[in-house]
Amino acid sequence: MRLFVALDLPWELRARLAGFATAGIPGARWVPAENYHLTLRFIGETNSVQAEDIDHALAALRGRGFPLTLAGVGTFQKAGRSTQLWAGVARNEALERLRAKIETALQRAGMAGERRRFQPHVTLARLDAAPEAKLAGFVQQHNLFRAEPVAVEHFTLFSSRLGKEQAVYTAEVEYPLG
Ligand code: 2AM
Repeated sequence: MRLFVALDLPWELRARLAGFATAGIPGARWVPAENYHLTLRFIGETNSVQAEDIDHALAALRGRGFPLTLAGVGTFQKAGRSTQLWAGVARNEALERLRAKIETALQRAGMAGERRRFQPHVTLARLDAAPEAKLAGFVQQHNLFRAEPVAVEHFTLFSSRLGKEQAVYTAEVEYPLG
């Protein structure tokens, strides 16, 4: 199973994000609203024993709920090309703390440490040779985006199947935050 830990988002917020997908950017593959999420930790392929260890470790984690505000938009680049368009997250120490707790729990469950810096984001589109000028215009136009805060009351272990057009994400387990 290909697993990752993420926050799902309430429908009001998904609807707000889906509004971005109308912008005309050639080469953008917009993520469907049901797939929006904020990844806390990508795990990757696991066998059933590992998946069970991960579930136990995450279930033992104690964390508190917190408000989350999405703010700003931006792009990720690879080799000088934009690969992803995303909505960002307003500075959030509680989110960082939760991410750190999840990291510790997963390492206790035997996973290797995550080396990549945590850059919280919700991917809006994957980009295939999208014109950089159009992207820059989009980012400039929407940079002041700031959503209403939402209450984070759980985090979720998702499985991912790579579909033809879009990945199919399934919420396997929800872990409540107190
Ligand atoms: P992304 O949205 O920035 O691409 C499921 O694939 C989730 O895990 C996605 O949100 C993806 O982030 C994230 N992820 C992080 N590292 C990944 C990796 N090495 N391979 C695939 N997805 C990864």
